[in-house]
Amino acid sequence: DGPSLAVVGVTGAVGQEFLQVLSERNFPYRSIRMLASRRSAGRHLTFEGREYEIEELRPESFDGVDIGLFSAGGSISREMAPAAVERGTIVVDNSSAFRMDPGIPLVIPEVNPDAMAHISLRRKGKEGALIANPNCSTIICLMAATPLHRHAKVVRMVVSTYQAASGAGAAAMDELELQTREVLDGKQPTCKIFKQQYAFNLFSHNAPILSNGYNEEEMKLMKETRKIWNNSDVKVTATCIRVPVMRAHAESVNLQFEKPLDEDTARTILKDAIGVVVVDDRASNLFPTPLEVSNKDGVAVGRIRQDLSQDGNHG
Ligand code: 2RA
Repeated sequence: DGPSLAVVGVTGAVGQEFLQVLSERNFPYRSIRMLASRRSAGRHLTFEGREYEIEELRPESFDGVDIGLFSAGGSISREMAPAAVERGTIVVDNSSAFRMDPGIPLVIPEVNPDAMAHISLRRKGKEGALIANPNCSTIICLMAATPLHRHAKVVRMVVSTYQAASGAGAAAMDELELQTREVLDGKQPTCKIFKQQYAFNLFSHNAPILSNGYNEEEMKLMKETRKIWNNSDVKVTATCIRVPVMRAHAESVNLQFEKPLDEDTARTILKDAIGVVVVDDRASNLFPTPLEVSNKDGVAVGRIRQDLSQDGNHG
C-alpha cells in the first residue's frame, strides 16, 4: 500500500516520461490520478495494463494525494502547487516556478539529497511540501561536475550546451521531424514552434534574451548551480544552443579548480560517481552521443582531459 500519486501534465513529453520511469522503477504507488488541462480531460490512457480517465486539474484533485509530480509549465505550478501542498501533498515540480525560492529545496537526488532530507512520506499530520527539480541542462552538468567539485573545489565553470528538441516538448520534436521531411522533399519547412528553420540548422536557445545578453536558459544553469552547490562565489558562465537532435542534451564543461586535479584522478572520480558513465575511447575516437544515451538515465562523460591553456604548455 504505497503512496497515492498524481501526475500533472500527463499528456506532455515530461508527463509521459514520469509514467515511463514510474513503471521502469516499479514504483510502489497505491493509486495514480492522471491530471491535465480541460482540453485533455475525458480522454483515456492505459498505464501498466490499467485504463485511466484523464481528469481536469483542480485544487480538489490533490485530496488524499501523497505525491504530486508536476510538469505543466511554470504558471500552472505557481497556481496549483500551493493548493496541493495545502492538501498535504508532497509536490515535485519540474517547472522553474519555485527553483530559486530560498525556502524551497532544489534537488538532484544523486547530488544533494540532503537538501530534501526534512521531507518524508512518514510525516506527522500529513503536511505537504514542495521540492523543485532543476532545469535539465543544470542536472546533467552537475551530475558530472559535482563529484569533481567535492574533490577539488570548482572556482570557475564554463558550459556550452547542445540541447535537443525534447527540451522544448513533444510539439518541437514533431516539428523537427516534419521539417526534416519537408526539406528533403524540397518543400518550405513549417516553422510554428521556432521562428527559424530547425532541421539541418542550429541556433541560440529559444529562451528570451535578458538585458545582460544572456538568455533565461543560461541564467538558470548559472543560478541553479550556485544554489545546489550552496556556493555563491563559484563563477559560472553558459552558452545554450538548440541543435537538431531529437533527445538527450549534450554539453561541453570546462572546470577550473582550487586544488590541482590530474586527469586520472578525475577519471576515477567520474567512474565512481552515481548516475555517471564514462565513455572515453580515444583509440577508437568514440565518445558520448545523444543517440547512445537517449532513453537511458545515466549521464555519459567523455573527452576528459587537462585544459592545456591552464598549465603553461600550449600543446
Ligand atoms: C530546454 N531545458 O531544453 C529547457 C527546458 N526543458 O528548452
